[in-house]
Amino acid sequence: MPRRSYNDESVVATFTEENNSKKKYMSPRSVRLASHDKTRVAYFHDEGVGNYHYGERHPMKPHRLTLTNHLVLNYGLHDKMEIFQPRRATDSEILEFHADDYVDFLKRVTPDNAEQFEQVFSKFNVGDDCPIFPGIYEFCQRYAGATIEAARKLIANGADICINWSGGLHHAKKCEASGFCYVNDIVLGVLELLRYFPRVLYVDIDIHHGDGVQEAFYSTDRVMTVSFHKYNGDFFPGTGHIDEIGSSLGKYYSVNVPLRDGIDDVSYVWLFKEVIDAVIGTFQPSAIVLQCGADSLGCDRLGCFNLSIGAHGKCVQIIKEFKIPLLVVGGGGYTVRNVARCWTYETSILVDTELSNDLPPNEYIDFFRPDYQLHPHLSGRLNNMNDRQYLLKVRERVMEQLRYLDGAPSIQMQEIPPDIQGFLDGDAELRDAEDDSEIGKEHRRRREVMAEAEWYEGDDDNDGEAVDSVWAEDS
Ligand code: V1D
Ligand code: CA
Repeated sequence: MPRRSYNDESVVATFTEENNSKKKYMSPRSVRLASHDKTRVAYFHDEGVGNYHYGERHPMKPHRLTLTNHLVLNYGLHDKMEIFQPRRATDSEILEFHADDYVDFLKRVTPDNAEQFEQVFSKFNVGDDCPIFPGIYEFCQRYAGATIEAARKLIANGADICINWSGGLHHAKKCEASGFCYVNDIVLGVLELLRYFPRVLYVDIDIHHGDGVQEAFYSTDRVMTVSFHKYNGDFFPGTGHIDEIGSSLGKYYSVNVPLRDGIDDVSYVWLFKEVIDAVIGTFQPSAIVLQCGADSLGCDRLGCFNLSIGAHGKCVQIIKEFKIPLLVVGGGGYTVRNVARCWTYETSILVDTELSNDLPPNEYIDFFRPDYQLHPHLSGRLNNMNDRQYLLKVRERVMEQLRYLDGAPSIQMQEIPPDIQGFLDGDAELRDAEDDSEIGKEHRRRREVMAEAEWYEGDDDNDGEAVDSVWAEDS
């Protein structure tokens, strides 16, 4: 019998009662023809970020970032994108989300002076999962700086897609570390994006629930968070029940997709596509942040899913195809060689380049023994506990939740209000200084949208025109 693939329509049909569920949703405004032929990808890699050590027995190994970067370079993918050595995040950038006393603690504490701080360890949740290691704050500044710079690059329309594999530390909270995460670079990146983009979608395919990001935006309708994760009430961090849907203005804007052990490629990609098509059709995000935690792969040291690198990458491709400004970050992933393979493959998807399954020679080639392949066999080692009935039920619950948002006034956009328009008209000096070049036009358009977005910030009643994607032109 031929193997089923997640691209196969008949497989999708096995999960769908009727195949027309998407028709209920408007097509997103931002799905347009690209205004330029080639997708512009910017890659942010800090040379030093892989040199930090959580500890010998700790599963988080920043060295996986060095390994990933080596594969990316040795496959020649750097020729297909712009490469940036990001600067470190400043204290004040980190303080945009985190509390003063917590940041002060991270800055001061070292393994040598740790005993002076023992009385606040439980308050800031440092210990086994989140140990104090040399250079802890610098490490945070490096991965957070890269995410912030990547967000700014998207705002400046300097790229269509930005990649920071060192980011994606989705568990960190305002006042505490959690699950190997100290500073939440995703929250900082989304806050940056919200300065310009009216609505930001966050999608999380790490096997753990993206609790820190969900919590930060739980009561706003400008950020929709969607996490796919293992859930049984016990698996870390214990949150992510399907009934966690947001509160206040943010009610229905948190989407949780709880899964059981052993989910396979076909089931995962099918459910991912169903949920994401509906979410994007309904929410119409102006930018997307995708967290690509690689602990959802089969054979992960901490994970218990059954995904291949191909299926994980397919989720990245599904998001990419919406052609909405995209920030891609890393996250978990504890079988180091597979993390490097996965994020290299996903880089190749983002730059539209096919890679040979034979890994290129590189100084870390021994990590990839014995097969030296990009796509080792990872699936099929665990029973899939997500049967068809369960998957259909989860899909139906998510669709039900999204139906509450269909046509909700708060997610629609309005014309530039007259007072803002007056302000823009009066901004003559700036406008006169601009030429008629494409860059000049783009700057003017961005200033207008920026003013519009600021106006939305303090307004609950915004019903009107959507802002066009900056990536795409009207079709
Ligand atoms: F196995 C370990 C060995 C040493 C230190 C920690 C661990 C370990 C494994 N799993 N810690 C965990 C998880 N913690 C607990 C705690 C036990 N307590 C009562 C809670 O189960 C934490 C798993 C964190 C996963 C992080 C992540 O993959 O989601 C991630 N995403 O971005 C960065 C990291
Ligand atoms: Ca997740």
